[in-house]
Amino acid sequence: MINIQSVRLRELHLPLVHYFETSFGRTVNRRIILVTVRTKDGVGYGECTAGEEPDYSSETTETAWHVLSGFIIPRLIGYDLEDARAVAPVLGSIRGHRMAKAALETAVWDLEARLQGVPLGRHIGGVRDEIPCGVSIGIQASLEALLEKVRLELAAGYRRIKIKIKPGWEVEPLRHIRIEFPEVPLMADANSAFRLTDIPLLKTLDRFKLMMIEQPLAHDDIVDHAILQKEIETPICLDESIHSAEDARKAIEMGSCRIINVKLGRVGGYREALAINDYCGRHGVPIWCGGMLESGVGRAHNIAMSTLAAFTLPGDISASKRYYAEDTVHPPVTVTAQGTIRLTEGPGIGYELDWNRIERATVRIGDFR
Ligand code: OSB
Ligand code: MG
Repeated sequence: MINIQSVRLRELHLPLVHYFETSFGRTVNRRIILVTVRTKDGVGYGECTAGEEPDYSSETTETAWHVLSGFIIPRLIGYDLEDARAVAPVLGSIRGHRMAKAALETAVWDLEARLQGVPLGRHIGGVRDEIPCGVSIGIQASLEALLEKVRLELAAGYRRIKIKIKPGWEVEPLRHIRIEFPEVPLMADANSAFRLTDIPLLKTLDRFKLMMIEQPLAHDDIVDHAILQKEIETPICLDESIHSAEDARKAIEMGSCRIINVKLGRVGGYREALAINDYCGRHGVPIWCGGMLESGVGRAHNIAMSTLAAFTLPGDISASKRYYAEDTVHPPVTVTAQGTIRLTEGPGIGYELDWNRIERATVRIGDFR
């Protein structure tokens, strides 16, 4: 039985080492909510992956703070939960706000794993002790700058390259990468920047033999993606469109995608991620862990999730230092020369929180009991 006695929210301001640019804009500084849940015997940590602006998703740091403090936390404090799996159903009647829910839900899973003294990856049924890593490279100021980034990341050992694309920044960047690196596992993420009328253009990308193209069409679409998938050879991977195992089932049944990107925040936490892992495992659909420029706690949760059986493709999980000069965990997350992250043996998320760093980054605290 888990009975949450108190929750602390902290808003952290963390500058990114480099700005990160997607088809909808640039992120320079992250506003991250760190969640601490306490019972009488234990503690657990979660991170909210909502962005600063409602562009990738409708949630923001501010909406998540509002929904966590006004609705999610009051519903859970003092409530007898059978186990961590029981958190999601208690929050079920709150519509949407999955990133806010996941911040709390993942903290309770961490707490449960710590109480049992086991690494979180093992606690959720993970089967790997080392996970393959890829990098997501934002839109660059020039082709030469992009190529330089690709060279650096491949030299560091990363297993696949993903580049962000948008109209006007797609054929040339991919063509140049393919000239220099004909065989490298390569993919492109459009973050919804194209439309069905772009089918002729998207067809021309087939010649680059991409592993997949991620979310080319509207953020809430699975119908047009099915039309597009019939026209192109490159597998479509859905990100923004998938919020649940039911969404995954519908997209696969309709032929809207052949691969799914799973983000703990976007799907509302581990319970839903586990359901997607089960469905995709049973149907032979490869999945992988997406990233949201997380700091250490969120990154550690992504590592744990990536140990699940259906997560067979490299995730957008890279070393702390690609994003933050000083991360919120210590030691920071590092990647081996083979482009993998080895799971740690510690209980729960398996990384210590760097409280000195966290204190300095904190701009507001909310305490609930
Ligand atoms: O679409 O996968 C995405 C970052 C912010 C918002 C959306 C996305 C991304 C990334 C970065 O691609 C992944 C990372 O954290 O490395
Ligand atoms: Mg994406």
